Amino acid sequence: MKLVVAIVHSEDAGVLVNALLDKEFRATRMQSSGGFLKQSNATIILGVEDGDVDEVMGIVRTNCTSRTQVVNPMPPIMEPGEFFMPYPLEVEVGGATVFVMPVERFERL
Ligand code: 2BA
Repeated sequence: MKLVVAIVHSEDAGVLVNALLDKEFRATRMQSSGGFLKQSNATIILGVEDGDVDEVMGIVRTNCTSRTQVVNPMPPIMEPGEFFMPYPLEVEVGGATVFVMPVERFERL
């Protein structure tokens, strides 16, 4: 068995969970936020049989789209008389960041 942890855009999370449930995969959705952009995203965790991992990856790929987001960089610490012109920075936020980990033991009690 594997634990799949998928960090996805908040706007994709609902559709993704529904698509997983349609295929009878059990999933847990947690609210999270990115360390870099500090914007909310969603973390979906699922325990899946080894043979189902590829199908789950396919569902994630189909339902999560990458987006460009604009970040305003933090101004540096300035010396008197220095001038900083902040230029917005574009970053591409991936469709999903996915980790697949082995599960040592799984029980539903
Ligand atoms: P954030 O940390 O808010 O990162 C959002 C996007 O900003 C990233 O998209 C990437 O394009 C960019 N970015 C992140 N750190 C950067 C840096 N030090 N310099 C320049 N650009 C940077 P993704 O790579 O698609 O990541 C989307 C979200 O997935 C991340 O949100 C974070 O919540 C999670 N994530 C990504 N890689 C991870 C990792 N190795 N471990 C844990 N979480 C991760």
